[in-house]
Amino acid sequence: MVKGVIFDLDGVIVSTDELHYLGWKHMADSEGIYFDREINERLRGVSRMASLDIILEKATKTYTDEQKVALATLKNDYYKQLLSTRLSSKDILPGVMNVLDGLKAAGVKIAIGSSSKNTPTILKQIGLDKKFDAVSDGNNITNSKPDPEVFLKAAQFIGLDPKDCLVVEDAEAGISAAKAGGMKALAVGSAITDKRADLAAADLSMVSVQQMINL
Ligand code: B16
Ligand code: MG
Repeated sequence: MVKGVIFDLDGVIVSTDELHYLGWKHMADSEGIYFDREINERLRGVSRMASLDIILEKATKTYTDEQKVALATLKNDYYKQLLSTRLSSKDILPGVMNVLDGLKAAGVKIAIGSSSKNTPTILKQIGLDKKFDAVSDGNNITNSKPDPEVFLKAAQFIGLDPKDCLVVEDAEAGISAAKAGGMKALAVGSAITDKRADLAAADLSMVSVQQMINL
């Protein structure tokens, strides 16, 4: 029986994929580095600096750590500008509000477990900054997914044993993290074919609160 549900943010609660893509494309174009949507898919759930390393596989020169920080900052500044002008509650993904309200009504704790350091900004921008019992994100961890740290911290914040928690994820790295942390996993979106998940659905409108609790 599930007592707490930990939601990944990007790709589960809200769709920021296109804005991440535009941010990285802006950086890559400024450096003349080839970047496309297929490469962008590999960045799902991966931390900012690890994402940059994936993009730099196509670079023709090597970059110092200092230059890498500058490139990541260039992307993030552009991305933050896009978040503030383009993101709203309209970008909340299908089924999310029903599931959050249903879990709350059933007495199940809800938390965020995201790799993103922009989590507080994103939650505020979509009007969900007061909705969760706890938020664990890129600002309170040292090891990114597939390491389970972000989810273990979320479980700790809501006072639950990891085995009583269900993680909802759209990334392979996130499903790995949930399993490494001893939690159950519901795969949605891009992770739907991941065989390690305990349950899979196209999006949260295709799953009932009871199905989640009974896992
Ligand atoms: P930031 P999630 C992840 O969020 C995104 O899926 C991934 O594409 C991004 O690189 C990562 O956050 C870091 O984001 O640059 O905002 O710190 O899916 O774990 O909620
Ligand atoms: Mg995600």
